[in-house]
Amino acid sequence: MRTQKSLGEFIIEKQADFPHAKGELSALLGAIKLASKIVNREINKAGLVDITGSNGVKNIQGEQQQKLDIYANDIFKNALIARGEVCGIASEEEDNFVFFDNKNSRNASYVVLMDPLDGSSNIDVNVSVGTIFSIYRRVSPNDGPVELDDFIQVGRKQVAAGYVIYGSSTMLVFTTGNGVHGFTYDPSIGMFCLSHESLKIPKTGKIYSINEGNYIKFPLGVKKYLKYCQEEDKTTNRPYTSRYIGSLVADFHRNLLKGGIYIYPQTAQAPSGKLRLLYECNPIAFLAEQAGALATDGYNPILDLKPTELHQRVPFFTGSPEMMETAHQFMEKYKDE
Ligand code: P6P
Repeated sequence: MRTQKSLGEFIIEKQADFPHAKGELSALLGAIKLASKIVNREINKAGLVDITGSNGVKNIQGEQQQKLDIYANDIFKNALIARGEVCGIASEEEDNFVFFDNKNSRNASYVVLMDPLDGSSNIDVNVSVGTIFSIYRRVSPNDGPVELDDFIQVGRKQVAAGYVIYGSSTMLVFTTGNGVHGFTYDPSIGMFCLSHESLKIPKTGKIYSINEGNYIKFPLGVKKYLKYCQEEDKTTNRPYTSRYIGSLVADFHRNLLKGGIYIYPQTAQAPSGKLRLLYECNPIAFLAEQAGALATDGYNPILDLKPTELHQRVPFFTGSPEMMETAHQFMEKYKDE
């Protein structure tokens, strides 16, 4: 009989491996677990209740907010406030950062940045979506309000990051800087159980993941790399296979398990690409590097980029190191064309 190991038991067992996972971080991950169970429940019945579709409001990104986007944002925000370990959050669904100015939270040591429901436009068509979160220690004094500097920290300063993927099963995948570990939700006991300990991405793969509908707008280096992926060459296992779900968490999770590369590049119209640095690319990049993958803007590691604003976008390349190396060669070769 396989014994189920919960996230809480795993952290206690590996206490020495989690330099930041004193009580507060464990409690913080507990809040994320609780919120993801609630969001999971709503997603699983989305087709039956009036909670899909848009709410008629656009977020600061100018994107149509989905009802579940807002629902998920509020569930995670309230779960984090209730635990008292977090003094503030930044979210794709909040125009500005939010200070938890109550006696329970205002002096707490951590801030959380999140995309509460990434890929939410897929919900109506029953395609996997995800929650992405990134955790930092605050840099402002604990006896004052949170400040922008607490949130625009360089990615290497993250103390933890992870995602929840609401797919054929619901999984929580996280790192605190000591490997990447996956926990699968067992609804029969209401627990996330260890299912993928110490995940490592295959060094290479056969899957490339990009929205080829934007092909004519891609930089020449990306176009040349896509041609390379599609050429016949048995020695390098090409042509590769194109897989694009349109949900970063799902595309990244598949590549993490099978090997592959995901690219959301810049275009002439969107010179910084589409994905947000702080609450999409930095957390995924932390996980990627911890799992032996690479994550760059096409040239430089994402985790070394110094953020300047909450919702800034950045071109995003992430995946198996050998595939990333080849993509970088094309990006460098055609950098100025
Ligand atoms: P496009 C979802 O909106 C998202 O932020 C990522 O999850 C996903 O990979 C990408 O955007 C999809 O964007 O332009 O290809 O629809």
